[in-house]
Amino acid sequence: MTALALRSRTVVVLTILIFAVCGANAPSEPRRRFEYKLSFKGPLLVQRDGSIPFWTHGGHSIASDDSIRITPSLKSKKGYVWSNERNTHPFWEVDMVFRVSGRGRVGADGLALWYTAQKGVEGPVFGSNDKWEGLAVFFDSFDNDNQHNNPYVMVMVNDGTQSYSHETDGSHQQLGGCLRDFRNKPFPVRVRVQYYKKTLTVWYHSGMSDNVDHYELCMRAESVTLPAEGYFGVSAATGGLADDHDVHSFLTHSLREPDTVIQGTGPGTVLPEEDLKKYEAEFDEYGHKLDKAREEYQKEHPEAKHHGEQDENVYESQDIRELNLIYAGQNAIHETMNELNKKMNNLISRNDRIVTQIEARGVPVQGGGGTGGAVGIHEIEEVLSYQKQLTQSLTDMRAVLDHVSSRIVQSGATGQGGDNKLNDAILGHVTSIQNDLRTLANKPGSANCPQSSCVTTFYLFLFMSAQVAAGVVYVMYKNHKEAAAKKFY
Ligand SMILES: [Ca+2]
Ligand SMILES: [Ca+2]
Repeated sequence: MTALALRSRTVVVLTILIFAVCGANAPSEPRRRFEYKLSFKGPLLVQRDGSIPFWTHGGHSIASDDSIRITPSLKSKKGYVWSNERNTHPFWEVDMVFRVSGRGRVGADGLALWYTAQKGVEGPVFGSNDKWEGLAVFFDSFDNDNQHNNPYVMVMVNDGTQSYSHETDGSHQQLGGCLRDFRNKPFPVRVRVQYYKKTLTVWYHSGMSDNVDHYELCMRAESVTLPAEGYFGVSAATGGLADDHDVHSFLTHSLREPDTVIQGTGPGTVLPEEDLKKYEAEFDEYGHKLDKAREEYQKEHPEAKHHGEQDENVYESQDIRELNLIYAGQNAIHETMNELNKKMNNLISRNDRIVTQIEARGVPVQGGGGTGGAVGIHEIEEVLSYQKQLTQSLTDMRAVLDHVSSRIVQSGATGQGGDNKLNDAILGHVTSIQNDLRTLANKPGSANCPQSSCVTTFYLFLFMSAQVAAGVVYVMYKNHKEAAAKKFY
């Protein structure tokens, strides 16, 4: 095994460790164990010879470092990838992350996720053979029966005798499904298929956000019988119309009932504790070997990382992906700006309240300099409280701005070439607020104030400083935003 081969599996082992840490379940939930030999995930998905550890791909599929392109967006292509090992776990769960993207308003044909008794071979059903035995989850892009109900997520279980009806999009053969448009989403689409105690459940993630918890139920069916042992696979096909069908990851977990240990060696049994420990020790050893091999490889090939980055750039250079990236980036900036806007409004309204309060007290002082100018302790406390809230708001705003700045910097914005007119306008506005406040502070009532009200003047200046700081931060933010906007268009 080459160092690179080991390197490409490091991610799998890391994933095992992550899932081992995060895999604690509530007592009623099934226990989950990551099955690395039934999974793949980027980055470093392929080995140097182009193969995928524990999986075999073929047809027109192309494996890259971070995903498998099951078919490219060219006419009449078929591709597939199948697990080398047979799954022997009675209950399992699969998480697949994928993208179906194409320039056309309509795409074709679609993608299929398989769990079948035998490995599929290239064929007419979304790139794989007909009359399969087991489960298929179809992501059917093209509306063959013209019922205006595609793209559609369709689940079908076949006993090996049925022939899939392309003409009707299998509408009479489905076990269940949901009408979802999975093409051209800003983020990868996700599907989770769980088979547990004869209940088959499919959850769907629309790819409209990168929040991995945004799954919704697509279908659930009980009393479903799937092959006790079988192979996982993914296939896809294009027709007269064509989409890229890319699978980013395929993660399999075996499931078992909590606190149940069944002795035995046949299908449906769970490993005894002793074997589990041995298995885990084997994982650890394997992980250490991989880490060592990776370090050695990086020492020997310092240019390797650079090479990987180049590949990624080439991969991301396609128009649709760039657009998706821009869309995602702008969404994030938009959200942050909304938040910022709310905070600024909040700040301004507080400012107005303080000014109104000061003015209300200033008038009687001007009139006679009598007792009307004195400020009560509770009023001072109130102003102090406002000041504290103001400071908190500014801190929050700074955090938001930092976030925005870092995002913009990440996007490659240089921050040069801000809008000078806008900056001048903002500075002018800040100066005007400062002058107003200074005028208020210098009113005769303030000069003659008793000791207690001078505290208010002190905080007034503090507030003014805060205003200036806010103005400066806002100008910086504007500069970055303008630069980012120029970058995008
Ligand atoms: Ca179809
Ligand atoms: Ca249809």
